[in-house]
Amino acid sequence: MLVLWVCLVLLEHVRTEPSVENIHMLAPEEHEFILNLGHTEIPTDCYELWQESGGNARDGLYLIKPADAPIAVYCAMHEGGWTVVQHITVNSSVDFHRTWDEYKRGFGSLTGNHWLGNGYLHQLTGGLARYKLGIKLVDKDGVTKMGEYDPVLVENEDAQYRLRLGLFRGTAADALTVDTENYLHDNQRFTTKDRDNDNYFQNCAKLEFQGVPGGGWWYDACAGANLNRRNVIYWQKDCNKEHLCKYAWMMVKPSDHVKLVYGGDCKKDEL
Ligand SMILES: [Ca+2]
Repeated sequence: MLVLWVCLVLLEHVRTEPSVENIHMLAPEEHEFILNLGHTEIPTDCYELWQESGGNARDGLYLIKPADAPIAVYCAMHEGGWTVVQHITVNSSVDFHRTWDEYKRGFGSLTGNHWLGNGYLHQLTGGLARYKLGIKLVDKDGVTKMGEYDPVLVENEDAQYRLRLGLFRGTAADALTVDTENYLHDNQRFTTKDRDNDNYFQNCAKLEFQGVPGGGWWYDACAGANLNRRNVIYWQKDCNKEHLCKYAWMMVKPSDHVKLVYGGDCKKDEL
């Protein structure tokens, strides 16, 4: 009986673990909380699940498949099926001062503070569907501000995960495409402590504020916004060292607009 039980447990692990590429972002006891575990069809993103549920799906962990391999993500379903790609709590115990490879594959806990991974950000936003980026900020008094960039594209690793953003709307400041702090984040490549792609003579990811480095980000020379510095969530006038924010989220979902793709193979018939 014990042998059978051990076999079943092993079988369960074989069935679920190797197939989920970012399983390192879940504690073993959290695996069973993946809400669509065992389903044969794995959706592209949280929005697809939200739509299929008629808008009734609950917040939580789900498997999605933005490219070839399934990954686990946290879905913010109550807010319309967003796929969460970053979450930070001020003074988070999760260290955001990580290497290029860690930012590529993701780190932290999907049910808490985390970075989903630049590779997955590219998979989600770089396909045929047009995506938008959502920003949610909550200050120390519980006041929430929101923002959206439509469209969003995170380019591939060869392009150093360069960020491409469209028009902004929302109640938060536009801290990524407007250079009111003399720093512009749109069109910048990603920088980590071990890969300096920024426009400053030193590495912006290593610059410390009260002993805490900036962490990976799409730095200019350096930042008008940075959601990956653990001790101060920074978003221009909305979140900074004078006006502390407690939480931030970055999320993606398909845009209401169609993606315009340049068709290099299309030939116009001569008339
Ligand atoms: Ca530099």
